[in-house]
Amino acid sequence: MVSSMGSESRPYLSLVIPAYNEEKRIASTLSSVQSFMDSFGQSYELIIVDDGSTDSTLDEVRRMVSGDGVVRVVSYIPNRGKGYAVRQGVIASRGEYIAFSDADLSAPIDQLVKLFDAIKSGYDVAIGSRAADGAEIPVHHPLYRELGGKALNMVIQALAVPGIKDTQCGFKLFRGIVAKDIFSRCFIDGWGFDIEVLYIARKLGYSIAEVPVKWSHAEGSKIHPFSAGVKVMQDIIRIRTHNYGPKQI
Ligand SMILES: Nc1nc2c(ncn2[C@@H]2O[C@H](COP(=O)(O)OP(=O)(O)OP(=O)(O)O)[C@@H](O)[C@H]2O)c(=O)[nH]1
Ligand SMILES: [Mg+2]
Repeated sequence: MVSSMGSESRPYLSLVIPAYNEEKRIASTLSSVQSFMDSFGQSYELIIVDDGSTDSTLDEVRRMVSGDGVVRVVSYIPNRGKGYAVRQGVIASRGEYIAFSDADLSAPIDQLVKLFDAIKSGYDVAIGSRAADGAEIPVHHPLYRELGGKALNMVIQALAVPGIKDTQCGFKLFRGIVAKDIFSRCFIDGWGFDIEVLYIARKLGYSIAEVPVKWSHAEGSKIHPFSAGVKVMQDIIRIRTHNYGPKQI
């Protein structure tokens, strides 16, 4: 069976799913992801990172953890933020390619094929985008969030990563060694981590494809847009004043 993987071998894909208080959807997310991966026909591991959840997320995930190493969980207390969670997942990953996806599957998991197309055409990093030409958004964010997101992107482009129209989409794929090289240098724990990852990728000369994807707003968002926006601005200052060191590979 292609989808199974002994703990000693290296999977083709590691998929990291950060989860903070996701008890309502994590089980159905995992089964959607597993059925997609089984049809994808490559070996894989799913790494769910329980980011100090205070609900029953961890119990839900533990029920799905498999002895063969295909479904794994990383869990810690207290809650640290999405950036910290994704970083722990990438550190635990062993895949030739490493991806991460939000637990709400706002970008349906089959969109991974589009990210792989970009990587196969030679890019080091492929990021899902809601703003690139060709993106399909069946269910939009509420208008105030969409406008706030566009304004924030103008600042992000001006101060950190010019030319990237959607840094924040929670759906990104990397060549494995590139993910390891980038994430080992990261220190931003909150929502600004996507900007940090792309900023480091640029600094080290890795190529980034912004890939239009299908994406739908999911109910149950836990973001407070105003305070998250202010925090992201502070993160940009921390990113721009940090020395991330030279390229190693
Ligand atoms: N809110 C929140 N999410 C976290 C945290 N740590 C990990 N996550 C995960 O990060 C992902 C994104 O969080 P969401 O709350 O879904 O973000 P969102 O408000 O839906 O953002 P959009 O997708 O842009 O609408 C989910 O998989 C969360 O479970 C955290 O500390 N806070
Ligand atoms: Mg979401």
